[in-house]
Amino acid sequence: MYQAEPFKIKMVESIRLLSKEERERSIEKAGYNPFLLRSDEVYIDLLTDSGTGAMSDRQWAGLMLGDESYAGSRNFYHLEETVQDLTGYKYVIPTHQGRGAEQVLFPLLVRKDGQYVLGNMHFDTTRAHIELSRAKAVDFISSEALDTAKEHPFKGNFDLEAMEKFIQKKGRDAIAAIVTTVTCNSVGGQPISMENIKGAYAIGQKYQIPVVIDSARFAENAYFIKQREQGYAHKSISEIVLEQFSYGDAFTMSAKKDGLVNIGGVLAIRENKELFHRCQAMVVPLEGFPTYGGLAGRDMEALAIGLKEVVEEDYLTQRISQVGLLGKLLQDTGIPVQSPIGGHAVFVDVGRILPDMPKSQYPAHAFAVALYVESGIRAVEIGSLLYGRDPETGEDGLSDLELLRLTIPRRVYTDNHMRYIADSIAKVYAKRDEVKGIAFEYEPPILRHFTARFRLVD
Ligand code: P61
Repeated sequence: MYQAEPFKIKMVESIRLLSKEERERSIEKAGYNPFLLRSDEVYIDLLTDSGTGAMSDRQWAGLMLGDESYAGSRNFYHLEETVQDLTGYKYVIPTHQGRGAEQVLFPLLVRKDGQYVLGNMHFDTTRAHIELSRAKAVDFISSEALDTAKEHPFKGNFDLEAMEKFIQKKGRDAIAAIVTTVTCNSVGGQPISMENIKGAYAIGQKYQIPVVIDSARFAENAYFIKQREQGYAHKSISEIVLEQFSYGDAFTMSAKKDGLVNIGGVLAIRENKELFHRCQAMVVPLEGFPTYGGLAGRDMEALAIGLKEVVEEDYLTQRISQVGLLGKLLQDTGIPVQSPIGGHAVFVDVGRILPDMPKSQYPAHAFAVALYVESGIRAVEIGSLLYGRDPETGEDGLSDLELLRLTIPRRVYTDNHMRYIADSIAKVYAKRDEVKGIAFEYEPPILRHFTARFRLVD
């Protein structure tokens, strides 16, 4: 269903498209790495949906109600009550962003070195915090997710059978936690069904393994459940959200996505008071006093308001259909994308557009460079460059998929911007034989995609 924006715009921020010569100079200066461009050199920024959304007038008004007391800020109590009502979790700790919650929780869940943390597909910061806690992250994503052409309503689902077999093989003592990521970012913002979320929790209960919900995009996931899963069409988003969270023991949340704020996060524990006390003790040295956890009072107020706005169905209908519109425009031009279209981004399958380009020339990154030069649009590679080398053999080009993520900030761009993006991708697609591969000039040892520099190769 098509719906126009359920908001009107009362403040605008100018953006400017540089000339083609300027764009060529900018990307060369940035070492052919879009992460190293200055934002003023970018016309439409699709690098991430994290912290890039627009706040509402009510949220901006909330900033003025900030109570900046070190302890016991009234905004904390507003946030606490909002999170309790939304999720049914008793214990709420604010953090500066999602990874702030992860750095507190994971070391407390891992009881001994080498334990496993099982997930549908861990996001990279979650994986990093699991590994920093000396555990190993293992993914059990359903096989449908890796075939971008295959339509499936819930491509973010766990392969529950494979996960349970793994637990039986290794023994429950070898498992520290199960992480359910809603929606599943790494395979295209794909939703996970309520049945599957419930199934993962049942396995956790059966083997007494705690289940953590990585809930950055919890409202978008609930919207897809309402649209696609039998028995949910007549439920409100808030009811679905509450049920979703009931299948977890704790959650981490990057509030920079569905919290509709530019900075913020939450760590919450459903009812385990002992775990809560341990988290509360660790949040002090890592993030801050438990009633602010790295946020200003005004940030907590804006977040409390954002969490109420994000479950409004009009908001979600427009949000998901805007991303869907971009996906459809691309599909209509014959451009291969992860299908069906996910919640926060369209993932272009560049592996299928440039099948002859070696993976070691990072086709999706090469496409991103060509797209910037063509249009001033900044997108991000999710493929072999992001994946990194095998730490033991040094082998490169290892990702199953070479994707280009067009990530849509919330309430920022109009449908006309979507049309410009689709036209620009179509132009690069039409000239795909001219897209040049890339090679490293400088390759950082870890998280190389952020700061690497490249040259073009023929
Ligand atoms: C993103 F290039 N995501 O998608 P924090 N869980 C999940 C996330 O998607 C997520 C976090 C936890 C980002 C930002 C980002 O290498 C990168 O609030 C499902 O960012 O700490 C973040 O939440 C972490 C982009 C993060 C990156 C790391 O764009």
